[in-house]
Amino acid sequence: MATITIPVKGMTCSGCVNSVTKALKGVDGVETVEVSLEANQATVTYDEAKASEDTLKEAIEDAGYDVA
Ligand SMILES: [Cu+2]
Repeated sequence: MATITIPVKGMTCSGCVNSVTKALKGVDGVETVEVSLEANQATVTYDEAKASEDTLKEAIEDAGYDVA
């Protein structure tokens, strides 16, 4: 398992937090997701055999947000 914190740009409300959380949880191999609106970041614990930093960032971008 690996844990990564990804800076996320463009979140403005709790709906955005839900969108990003849902997108990340939809990635195969993701175990836990914690998204902070205040800190503009997502902390993700994932199985490195199934997911990667790139696939996580792609999921966030596909949901309509930017990663720093
Ligand atoms: Cu929002």
